[in-house]
Amino acid sequence: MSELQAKYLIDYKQPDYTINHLSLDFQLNIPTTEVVAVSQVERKSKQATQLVLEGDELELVSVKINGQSATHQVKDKQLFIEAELDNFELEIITHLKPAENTALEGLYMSDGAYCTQCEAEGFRRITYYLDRPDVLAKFDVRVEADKAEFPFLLSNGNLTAKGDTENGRHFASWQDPFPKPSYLFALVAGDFDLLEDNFITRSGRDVKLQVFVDKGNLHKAHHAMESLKKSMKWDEERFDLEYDLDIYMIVAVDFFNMGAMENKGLNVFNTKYVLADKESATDDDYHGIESVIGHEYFHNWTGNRVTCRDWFQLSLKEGLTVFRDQEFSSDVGSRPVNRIQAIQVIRNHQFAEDAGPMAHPIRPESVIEMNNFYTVTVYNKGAEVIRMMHTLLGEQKFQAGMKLYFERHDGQAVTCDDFVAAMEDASGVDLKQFRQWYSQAGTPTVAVNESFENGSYQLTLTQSRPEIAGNNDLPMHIPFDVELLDAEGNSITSKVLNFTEHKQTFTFDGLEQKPVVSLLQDFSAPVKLEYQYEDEHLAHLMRYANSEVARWEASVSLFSKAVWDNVKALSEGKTMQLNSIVQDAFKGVILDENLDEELIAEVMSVPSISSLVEQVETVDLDALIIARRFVKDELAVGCEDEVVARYHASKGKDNASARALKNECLAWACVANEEYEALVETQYQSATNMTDSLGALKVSSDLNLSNRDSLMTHFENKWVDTPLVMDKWFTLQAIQDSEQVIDKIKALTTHKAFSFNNPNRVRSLIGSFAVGNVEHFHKADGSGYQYLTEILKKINTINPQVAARIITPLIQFSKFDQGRQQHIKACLQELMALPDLSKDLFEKVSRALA
Ligand code: B3K
Ligand code: ZN
Repeated sequence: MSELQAKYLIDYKQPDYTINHLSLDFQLNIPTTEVVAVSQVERKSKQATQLVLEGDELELVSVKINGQSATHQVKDKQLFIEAELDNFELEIITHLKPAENTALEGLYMSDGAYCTQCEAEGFRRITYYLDRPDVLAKFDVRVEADKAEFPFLLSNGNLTAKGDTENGRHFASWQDPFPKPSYLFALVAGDFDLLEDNFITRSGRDVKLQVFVDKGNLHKAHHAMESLKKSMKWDEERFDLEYDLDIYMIVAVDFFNMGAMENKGLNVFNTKYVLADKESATDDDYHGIESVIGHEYFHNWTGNRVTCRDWFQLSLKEGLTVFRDQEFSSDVGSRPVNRIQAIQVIRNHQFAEDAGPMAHPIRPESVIEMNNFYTVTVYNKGAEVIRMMHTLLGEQKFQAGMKLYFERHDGQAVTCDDFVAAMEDASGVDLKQFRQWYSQAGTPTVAVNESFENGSYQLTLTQSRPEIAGNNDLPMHIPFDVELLDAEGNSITSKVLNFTEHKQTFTFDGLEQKPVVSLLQDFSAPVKLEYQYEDEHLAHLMRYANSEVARWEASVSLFSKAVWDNVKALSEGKTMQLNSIVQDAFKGVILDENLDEELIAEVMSVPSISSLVEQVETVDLDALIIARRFVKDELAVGCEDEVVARYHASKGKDNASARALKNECLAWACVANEEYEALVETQYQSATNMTDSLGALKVSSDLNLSNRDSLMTHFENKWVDTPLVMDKWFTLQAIQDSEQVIDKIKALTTHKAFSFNNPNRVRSLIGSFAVGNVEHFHKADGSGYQYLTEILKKINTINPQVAARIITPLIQFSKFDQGRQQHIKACLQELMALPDLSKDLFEKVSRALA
């Protein structure tokens, strides 16, 4: 089978053999590392004669069964071994080249340290193995390396022995008592600073906590440690789940393809989600660290103790764990703000994925490269699906479902259906129709019609879904949260409607006047809403809706409507205008002393271009950019005095909410009037934390104020040796509104702080340009697309996973005009013609061209 061929969920078969125990012995050396893997194999299917193992980029040295050389053959990344035995010991010796591994999958070097990344299918780059999540083995690992260069030798589980060997080398042995799939294996060897602490679990177990960071960064590890302890406590309290080993280690590395990895007892993290101090990290960074530390920790139960049967079930662990980390952030921080941010991820990114060539259900049915399916659909829409079950069952029954899930499946590799069945059985709530959420791709639309007569208010909901291969035409079970308000803003009623038919009418009787309705409150289902709002209606909700999320929602709708009204005006050759209702509604929120400052900041951040694009079928991008800017500018000018007053009021306060509001106010003020550049300068120069200095710098850079160059240079000189901070600077450069931006980015790729081999650098400079600089990336002449294509050709061979991530904005083109689509297709064809196109890019490009 060619590796470019898709694999299908319906073809799942249990493995013929399984491995119950694996001993790994690593002789870490550059250029060649030797791995001796000894498996205890059990034949499950008595007719099987051949054991087939996966392997990639390996040099095979020897294969033995029960100590005797075994008959074997390597073909197309698979090792076929004659094995007509029920139980046997298999020894495989392989050689690897960690220093040449720029794909950062399997065993590789990050800044002088050895580390691993095995999910999804990276373990096969270490040894030939049954590299699939339904094969669970107990691992014993021995690691040997030079002692001076690599004083710390780490792997999963508990340390059982260590000592010196010959020639200045030493070893460590680790044993993980919990059977696990190969994707959870980890090894790290290097020299680090170590922060230690402990956590006493509810049952009294004393767990040693360790955070390993690059030398000189110890002072930046404290927030990560605090976040870990908070997560451990929260999981005991809210989910009744306790940690199960005596040690929990986190290692922060510079070179990492994603955020972090939940390897059993030994998490490996991108430095971005560990290192923080007030001078170098923003409030958002602090929040991101807390949430990712939580996420990886929560995987210990949802992912590790109960894992996935096959990779199509990825959302089993990811959707659920994202839901859990969102709940954690909401319980320890602001629930409405966290909810708003989660909704934004769906609207800004997931809807676009659902509307593009990579659309897939949260449980995909066919996959070429698994790494391409660690998506906002599987993760974030997956979390919304879990959240809907939580809404339908309520917290108590949901927790009963979790309990039953662990009772039934602890130590197993299971499916999404198993999870839903546990929820159903524990709660008595019928989820048969609800299961559709796992198999249907694309974003459903709910059209809303209303009528009011004789005190009776009727809401008629109609649902539909895009026609995507694999979708059926049965209705979905949509929990639809509504609130009715009276003219004075009092709540009349609020409830979750069970919307289960194609078209369904819900009646509310006994009303005195026509109510003002707040629809899909708290984004109770990941759907698009079709409803003709009036400006007055939205202004009413912005002011009175009971939930803060609903007030924010109304501001999004009101702003969006103003933008589309002006796009229409442009197309009709009319002058653009902004209704005073809109102006007053925003002013009202900005002045509201009772609203959380961070919430006001969220309202002021107004919908992005990408979320606006997702509201329509086709878009005149140039008109959209102009209209959005017009509305934003008009609002800023109209609210100048209020914004400046709030800026000064928040200035003295030392908390994240106040800083968020302050920075929004600064941006609005400078849009209204450049004379506030002096405020930018003062804030930058007197800042004592990164949120303030970056906030000021961003305003200066985004608006191209006259102090832009001097501040950018100052920032660069100050932080040139701090890579994570330079990422922020690279991003500001990449999203600047300048005709020369591409030339500037090209020049920056030779900056001493930049490297094509480091995913964080590539994402901050190239990724941000493609995602965040809509105006210049989508230039009608195609120059932005062409530049990204040049970069993709380069990264395709260095790191296919990173290349396949940053191509995203280039394949989501269906809503654009013919001219742009043609430029994009030409670029995609160029990529398709590459002789060494990785399967990661192949899958995305071929789907986009299909
Ligand atoms: N499970 C990992 C992601 C692995 C991605 C592989 N390409 C991190 C997480 O979701 O927690
Ligand atoms: Zn995860």
